[in-house]
Amino acid sequence: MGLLDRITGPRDLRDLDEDQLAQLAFEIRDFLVAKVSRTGGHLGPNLGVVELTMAIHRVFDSPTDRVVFDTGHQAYVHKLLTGRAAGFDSLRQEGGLSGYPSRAESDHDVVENSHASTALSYADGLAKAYAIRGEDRYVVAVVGDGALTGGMAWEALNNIAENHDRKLVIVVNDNGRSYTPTVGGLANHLTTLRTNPRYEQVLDLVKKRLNGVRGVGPAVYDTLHAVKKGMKDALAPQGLFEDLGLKYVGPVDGHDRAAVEIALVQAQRFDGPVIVHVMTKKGFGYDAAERHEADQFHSPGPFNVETGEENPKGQIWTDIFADEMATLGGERKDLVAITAAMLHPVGLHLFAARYPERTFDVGIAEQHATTSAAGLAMGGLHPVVAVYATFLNRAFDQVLMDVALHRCGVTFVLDRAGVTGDDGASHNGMWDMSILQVVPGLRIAAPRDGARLRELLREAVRVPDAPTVVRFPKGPPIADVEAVDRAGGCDVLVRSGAKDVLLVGIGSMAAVSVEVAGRLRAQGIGVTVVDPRWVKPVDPALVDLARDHRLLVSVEDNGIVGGCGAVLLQTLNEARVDTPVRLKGIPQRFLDHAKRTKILEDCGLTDKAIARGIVEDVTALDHGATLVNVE
Ligand SMILES: Cc1ncc(C[n+]2csc(CCOP(=O)(O)OP(=O)(O)O)c2C)c(N)n1
Repeated sequence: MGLLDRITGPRDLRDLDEDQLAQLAFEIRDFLVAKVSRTGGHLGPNLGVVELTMAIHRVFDSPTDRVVFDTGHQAYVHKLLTGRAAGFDSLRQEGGLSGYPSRAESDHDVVENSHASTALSYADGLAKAYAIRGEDRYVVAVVGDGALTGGMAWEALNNIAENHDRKLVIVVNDNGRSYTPTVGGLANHLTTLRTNPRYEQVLDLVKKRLNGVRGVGPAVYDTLHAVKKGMKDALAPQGLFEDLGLKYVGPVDGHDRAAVEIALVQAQRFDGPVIVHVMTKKGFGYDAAERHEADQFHSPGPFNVETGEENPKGQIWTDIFADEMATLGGERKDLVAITAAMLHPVGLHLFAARYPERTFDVGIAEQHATTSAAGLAMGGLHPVVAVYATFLNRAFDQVLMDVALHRCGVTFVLDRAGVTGDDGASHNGMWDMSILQVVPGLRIAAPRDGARLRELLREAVRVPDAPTVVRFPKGPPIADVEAVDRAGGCDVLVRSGAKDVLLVGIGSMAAVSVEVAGRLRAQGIGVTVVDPRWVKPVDPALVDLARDHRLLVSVEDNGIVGGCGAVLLQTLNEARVDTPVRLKGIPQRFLDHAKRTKILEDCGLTDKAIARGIVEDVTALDHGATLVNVE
């Protein structure tokens, strides 16, 4: 039985001696590599915070003290130290452990929103609440240098610095990387110290001297820290924080657990907001991760532990976008690309390799990305902002007021739209086609397959005077589905028998709709399947088609409220078309993590479930029933 098996909660850590703590850190890394190699998940970030998380849980008393992890992808070690090791076989699986903190799992988890740069705001609020309620509790926020590039983090710091009596400790986990190296002035500032040779030399010297002393204990670590502090003052990298009015401790070697503990105890003693600057290495302790150029195993799929090789994924939607975008870059010198710290995940790396001067990584800053894109458009370029669909939510006002109001030609490419699954509620991209419906002038394209992705991207970047959106899901695209006809701007995919049912299949749901058509045909029901391609604005051809059919069914992998189906229904009402309409989409609730296919099944978004409902409706119509639009 290993030490890890004996950890049922943070308090168990306090009884361990130095050797045991070192052994535990070793076991945790071994455990994480073994488990994540089977399920996939956030490995690099967690390998980097093993000692840091142990130190936090030894110094602070969670859950009385609250530990808030920014983004939450680095909370696996925290899960292990709060008694959840047994759940790791089912990490990110349906009914199993969440890949992020989860309040349903543990009292030790506070925040489960995996959108970055929020921890300091949550911590600010918690600390204010405890102060007002007279509760003596610390709030510890753990924030990466990547998350610190998000504007919200600075809005929070601005407030936090104002109140000197709040028990708030901000641990900056500085590994120099988001996925790729963190960019920007702040990142450069943090790097100044990390890479300063004077600092390294003095630190080595001090360490050597101290190692020569018998019985090195906390007092000596204090000395070490004092020396660091003196030297640090000389180099003045902490000025930024201290000028804001925040106390600053560090920088500390985040893999030296004892040193981190001393820094945290010091921070605790201030009884006011303090920054503890901890330097770690992403992927630390697993060679394959440390050497991994692209992202140090930020979030690999299942992989081989010995070789570090990921299981082959096959082509995904992102690859097609990456390829077409790089090609377009050669044809259009005015095309520029913007990523919010996710160059590879959103597929801008090929474009960036060919046109680095036209590629901008703005940090985890979707709002700024959007308004900066407006500026680029005003300056005569056509920006393509590539983000995961769920993260565009951040920038809604910027899309509305900064881009659309100014009629800027900006193309937003939304990857991971629809159900993403494994990463849980906050990663599903099920909101975009609802929130963007309200933006005047904005056009949304939902390609059904790879060929349409290329085609619609090209159409989108040709729009010079309005925002355009191209959204596509996670995973591999289906084989291309060729149209049999065109109606307005819509592709007709199936036209069979009488005009009983008009199926409007949106994006990846077009292929599902073709399957549905096969089932309906087998039942003698006539069916037309159309893919609108551009789902906003509503194509007038859809209104005409709807008028000609007995039943209209729209299918989309977006929230049902305010989505494409809802807007289509509204449009038909306005046009006085009384064809009954059935809306198929994602129920408007937060979805637990599970495989994408399983979630779609649970939402009734399979050919079988959709066909069953339609057969019932058509049968009712055949018997003279009047269908009411209730969904
Ligand atoms: C608003 C938002 N945009 C993008 C992401 C995707 N994302 C997840 S982790 C991450 C990098 C985080 O870097 P950092 O905070 O330094 O943590 P590290 O992984 O380096 O420990 C990004 C960009 C996100 N979670 N939230």
